[in-house]
Amino acid sequence: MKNIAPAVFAPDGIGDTKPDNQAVLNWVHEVGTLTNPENVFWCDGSEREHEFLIAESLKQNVVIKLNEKKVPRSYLHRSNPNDVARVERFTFICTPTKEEAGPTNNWSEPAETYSKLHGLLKGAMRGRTMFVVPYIMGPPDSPLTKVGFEITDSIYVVLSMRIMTRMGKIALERLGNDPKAEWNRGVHSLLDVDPARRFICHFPQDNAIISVGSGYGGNVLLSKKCLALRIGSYLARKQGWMAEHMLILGVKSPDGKKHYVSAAFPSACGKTNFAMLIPPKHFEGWKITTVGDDIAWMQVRDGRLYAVNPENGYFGVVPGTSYKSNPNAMKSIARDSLYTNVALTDDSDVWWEGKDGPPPAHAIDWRGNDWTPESKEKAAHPNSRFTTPMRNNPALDSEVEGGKGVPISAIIFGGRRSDTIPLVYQALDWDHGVYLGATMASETTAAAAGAVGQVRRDPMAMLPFCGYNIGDYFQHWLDIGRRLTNPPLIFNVNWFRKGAGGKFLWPGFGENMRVLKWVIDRCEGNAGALKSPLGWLPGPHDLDLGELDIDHKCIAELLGIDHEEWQKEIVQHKKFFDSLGDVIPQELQKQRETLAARFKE
Ligand code: OXD
Ligand code: MN
Repeated sequence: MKNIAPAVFAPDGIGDTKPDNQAVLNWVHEVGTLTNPENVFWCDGSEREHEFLIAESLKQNVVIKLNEKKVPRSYLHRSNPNDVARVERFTFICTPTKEEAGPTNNWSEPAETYSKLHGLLKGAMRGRTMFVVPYIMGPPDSPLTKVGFEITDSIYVVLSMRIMTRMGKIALERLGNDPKAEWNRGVHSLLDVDPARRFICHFPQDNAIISVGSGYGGNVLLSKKCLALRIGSYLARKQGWMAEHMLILGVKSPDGKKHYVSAAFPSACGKTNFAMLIPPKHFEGWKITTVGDDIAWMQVRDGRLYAVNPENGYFGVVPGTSYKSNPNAMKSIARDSLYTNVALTDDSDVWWEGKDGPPPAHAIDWRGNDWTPESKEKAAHPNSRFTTPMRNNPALDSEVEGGKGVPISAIIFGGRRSDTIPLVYQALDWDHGVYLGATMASETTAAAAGAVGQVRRDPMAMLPFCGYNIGDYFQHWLDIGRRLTNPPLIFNVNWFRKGAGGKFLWPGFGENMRVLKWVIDRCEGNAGALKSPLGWLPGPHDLDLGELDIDHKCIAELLGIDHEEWQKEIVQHKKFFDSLGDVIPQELQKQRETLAARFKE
């Protein structure tokens, strides 16, 4: 069989930065004995190492160099067409008991799973290089920061981890040589990228991950969904903090007052766009800054919730990204970026559906085939991605490196719903807010394999990412609330409501600032709201709609509560809770009953 990841041979001084920590050395030795690689490459994150790996990746056609003038220092990678998204079916939480993994996770018995995976890994790196990637998640001086090591036989993974994490010597220094120190063990092998031998397995009790058979970012950049969310959420509960699938943004008003907001949306619902929002002209003097676009680690301090972004880069969905939808993302990905599964133009630029300007007359599509605007196939895969350093973002928040984290004034939940859910409303209190998060739902997108467009419940946008029993996770949220004397206010938003003609009612993009301003004004205690069965709802005059060309009927529809739809929605909440067995905390059952009762008042 063809070796899809031939070994690389580095000159002296590259690939030989071994850690001192004996526990790490022992583990690497064990994995090496099992996988039998040609050689071991110890990454240090240096520029010289990077240059070497880029040169090797070009030689092996793992990446294609893009036009240096148009997209400096950037590359295109094409994944195997059978491997373009996260695979929830093959993602497992391997806790000692099934109950610990809970009703929303695939569970697999740890000893059996280790044994099966070790079988697959046996000799899997023969003729390949085993890269050892040390990294940290979190700002260097945050108490929440975690050390991880990822072993991989994919150069693409190494190049990506260098962007997505603080990688290399910084992790070795942080870890030190205490053999008992806490660190995450991640093993990844491409094997032969066969969906029949694709498994992403988490062993939270061992702080360990094994991922085989895939090269797609969400499955193989083990720092991200695997460590920062699945293992992270498990550790967070044990250690009393929170690991959430949330963006973090800063909002500064013209009078200089600043608030931080975190927001949870399911995959591919516009989190990155919201995190990088540029206020429309009408909001002159307002400034939005990005702390993070995907993951928030939060802890309680002095009765408030403080958040850090554990990541160092963005792994965002490309199609639809344009100067209209997200100018800051466009500027961020204009250089130093690794693109996956977008189209390549004849002048070695990148192209995707929804990019500004007309489509190219000819391109090579994400599968490597000729493409013209007449082609039936999409040029870029709907889940094609950019991997880009967060420091490229012109709106990066000044506190992003601060270990203390930023104080969160508001938490926003949202999903993609064509009906039922108003543009925005505010929870009555923390526990009610937890209920909003717990019953969140969204129409599915291309970020995960499977049917697109079906409504599925996705509590706190954590359905695919909660590394333990979802009932315990809800209880953890409720418990955190008890420790907050100054809790964030909680909101629900829906940018995706459609009118009778099937058209979106809300213009979206930068106009989301209008909703955000109401959120901030509520935090400041100076915005009006009407009490409704759902919670606090803005009246049409409470939202700043100045200079927005929108019909008042549209606003009424956006903010409207359709009692019939809500009767169905509440039945769906009950069905969802029932489907989880008896894990739901009493408090949330009570919330559902009081919601139903409010509709009867
Ligand atoms: C992501 C996802 O890639 O949520 O961020 O799927
Ligand atoms: Mn995500």
